[in-house]
Amino acid sequence: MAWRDLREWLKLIEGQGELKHIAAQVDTHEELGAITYLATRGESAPALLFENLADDATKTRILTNMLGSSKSRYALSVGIDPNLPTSEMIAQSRVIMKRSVPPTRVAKDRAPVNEVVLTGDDIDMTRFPVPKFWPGDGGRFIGTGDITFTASPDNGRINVGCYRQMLHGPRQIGFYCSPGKHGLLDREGWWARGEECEVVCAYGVDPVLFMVAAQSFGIDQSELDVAGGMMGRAVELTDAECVSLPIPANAEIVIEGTVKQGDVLPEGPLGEFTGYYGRERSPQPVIQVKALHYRKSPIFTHALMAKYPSCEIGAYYAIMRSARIMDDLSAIGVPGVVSAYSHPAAASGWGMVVVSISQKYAGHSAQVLALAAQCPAAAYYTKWVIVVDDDVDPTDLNDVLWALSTRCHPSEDIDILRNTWSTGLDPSQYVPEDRPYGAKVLINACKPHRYKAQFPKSTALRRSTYDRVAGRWNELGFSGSAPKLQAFHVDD
Ligand SMILES: Cc1cc2nc3c(=O)[nH]c(=O)nc-3n(C[C@H](O)[C@H](O)[C@H](O)COP(=O)(O)O)c2cc1C
Ligand SMILES: [Mn+2]
Repeated sequence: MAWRDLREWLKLIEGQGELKHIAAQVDTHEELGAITYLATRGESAPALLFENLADDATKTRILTNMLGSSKSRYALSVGIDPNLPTSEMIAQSRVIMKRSVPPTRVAKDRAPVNEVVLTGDDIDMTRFPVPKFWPGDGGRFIGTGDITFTASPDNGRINVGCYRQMLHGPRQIGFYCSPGKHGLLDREGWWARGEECEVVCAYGVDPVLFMVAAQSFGIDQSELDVAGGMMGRAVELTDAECVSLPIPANAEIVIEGTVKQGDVLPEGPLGEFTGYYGRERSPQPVIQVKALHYRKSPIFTHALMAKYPSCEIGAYYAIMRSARIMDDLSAIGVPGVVSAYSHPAAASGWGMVVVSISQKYAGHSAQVLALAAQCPAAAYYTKWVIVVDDDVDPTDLNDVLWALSTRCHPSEDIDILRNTWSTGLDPSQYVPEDRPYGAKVLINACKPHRYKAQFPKSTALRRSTYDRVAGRWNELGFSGSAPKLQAFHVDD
């Protein structure tokens, strides 16, 4: 991998024309959020580095749209070919996400994040410029593009999650976790033993650590091992000052803290990935900050939460989630699964999953629907679970809409699962108290298995004609090569 930390990664993407420096002075109060939103209404928007923040004595810089909806920045970050089609990126992601490389420890004095180390009363997080993104946000959020470490009280596994964190005061930071998330399960595990939960949070991180923090892996799997595998080199950690967890050695800014049961403050709302202020202000646990580490003139990574394509949970998230869903289905052992995709426009890939299969037996499509709906990688939030035949590409919404409109007979092909795993952030469930309980529609958009043989043939080109036309493509006056096709005419 050609980069070792966020600063080197920024040089890499700058070389590809994918970084925009913003030298003009910008206010972190709504203006930074507004600029990020307006600059990211297209899928190929560059990452934005804000270098001149109003009222800032710390020389902080802020990076937004680090990955966003850019497939190429995802590919560059993990060393795959940025020109691959999405389905190939998913296939390659499955391979690199399985290459586990455990983290390594470096000496404290070799860790760039230890350029400045403060403890106790010397810490004042309010000195940093911290964004309020949307007009209705309940405060300034220091943690959006963050990674948060917690340890399992049972086996010491270090979890890395991305959880939103509102700044309450000089040494107090909110810590909102959704039910079922590993950070919350770890936290409650420590509390059940009568102990405080230690946390380490980094607010300026490299893109791979951020990506794995945002993704669901197994409860006993450390995202640090996955990040190492994706990068092909161990994540470098170093010892902390006050907690027993390690800290990421190459991060831009890290805090160490503890969270005590019952220590809560009103938190939120935040304009979220759904495009709504999804959750009312409510009491949430507070991190008491014990130590602060940062590089001089640190680069904070901040994630704008918004409607696609302006959301930081974008292309990389959809690709990795789709790869995880494929892995889950393959681990269960269901045959015939060809491809899967969670399009990021469906609430950051959380809203919809499309799976394509080669139908092999009666009930096969219904089985895949049920398994895809509840497998660990897809169960959270997902409302629309769609199964299609293997001549339909799940990453191509035009294809998926065609299958829905021509192979799905709603009175036969739709089922609903109720009281499923969801989130307080889904605005469609009203009253808000009901929100963690979701529902899922299972849509069979495959040709009906019973009548597969009789089902009308779709219009497809004869292979020999395709080959002839493709061979004459330039002679016919078209440039490049003829589009590739997935299916061809079959004679009766
Ligand atoms: C920018 C961003 C903000 C997020 N905010 C939260 C949050 O506030 N609470 C939460 O539970 N999950 C949040 N998530 C989703 C979690 O990071 C994701 O579900 C991840 O799988 C959690 O890690 P875990 O599976 O180890 O619990 C956020 C994700 C991103 C990318
Ligand atoms: Mn986890």
